[in-house]
Amino acid sequence: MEKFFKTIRSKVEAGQRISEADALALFESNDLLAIGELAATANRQKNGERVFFNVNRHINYTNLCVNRCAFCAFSKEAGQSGEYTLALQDVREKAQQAADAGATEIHTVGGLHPELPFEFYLDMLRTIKEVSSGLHIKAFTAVEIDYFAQLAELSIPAVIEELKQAGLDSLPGGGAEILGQVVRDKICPEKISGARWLEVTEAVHRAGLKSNATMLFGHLEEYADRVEHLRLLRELQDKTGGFQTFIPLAFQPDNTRVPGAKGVGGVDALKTLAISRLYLDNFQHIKAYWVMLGLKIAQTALCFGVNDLDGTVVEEQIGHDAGADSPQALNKAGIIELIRKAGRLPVERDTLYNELKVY
Ligand code: V47
Ligand code: SF4
Repeated sequence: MEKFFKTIRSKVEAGQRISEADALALFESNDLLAIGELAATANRQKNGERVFFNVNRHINYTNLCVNRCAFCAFSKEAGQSGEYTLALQDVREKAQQAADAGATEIHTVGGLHPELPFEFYLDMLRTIKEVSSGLHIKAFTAVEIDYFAQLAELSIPAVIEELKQAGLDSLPGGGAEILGQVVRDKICPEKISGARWLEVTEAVHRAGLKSNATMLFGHLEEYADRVEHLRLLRELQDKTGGFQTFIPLAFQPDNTRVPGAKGVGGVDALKTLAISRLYLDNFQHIKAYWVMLGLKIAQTALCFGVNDLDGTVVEEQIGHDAGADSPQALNKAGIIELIRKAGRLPVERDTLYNELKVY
């Protein structure tokens, strides 16, 4: 075993932080099994044998978007074939189907629509709560929050307050991509800066709402960009404690416009999940999102430090438009079996990680 790895192992076993240099050395190492075993140890210290899942439904309310990020196959321009915007009645029906199917969470995000007024988003939240006040609404990324603030000519705290009043319960982790600006300018030049994403997220946490954080990897970024991204998230988490889970999203290249994108193999996916577990010591959960990883890598990730599997998604669009070959949905029995067959204990949770049922 190489010397640097022994140093990292002793830090992890003593519950100490690993440094950016340690994380970079791990990314550059090919000793996947050693990294995975250490991440599994770190996870066991935090979460034992439990693996969380939740029953949710995604509602992507529109694919029209003024940003048109190069990595995004989901968004469309006005007038382009395949563009859509859901009416409130469609949202109501989808929320009702979700509630009938036992979902506890609605995950709703969309493109930055060129015309909808801020009131539409408030009505959408109210509509979902009318279907069932018990449905947790995890909605809107920091990118959408910033857009609404411009649209409504309100401050970020005022926008968050209005959304909260209308039913917003927490935020998903999208829009983070790679926070470092050099890469960000290449893959999503129109999107809010990495610094702004962090600023809006800090305001969300200060308003008492939890959120998640993602990282889109496997395009133009270097390992150093991933490490910088993790550092910025760990620093914000030290300040606010508002993040619940970290979700590395494996880049899906079909129908996208990122020349030279590297793509994500199984080794890279597992290594990235494991290093995230090791570096983000102040995040309780690391989530494998099977839609982007595929079911088999997502299941294997449970041996590499992951303790959360998302989700029983119905009708996912963002990853599938970009060529993800995972199924459209997985039912509860399927996800429980996946976790059990990895030798772990399936636990259904709500969005805020309260345990609902141990299987
Ligand atoms: O921000 C877009 C990503 C995100 C592609 O918080 C792509 O629980 C891969 O954030 N290949 C939205 N990824 C999805 C998201 C998410 C998903 C699941 C759970 C949670 C959570 C959040 O999807 C975007 C972007 O980073 N994305 N295009 C693509 N071609
Ligand atoms: Fe729009 Fe989001 Fe797609 Fe970027 S990733 S083009 S902001 S929908």
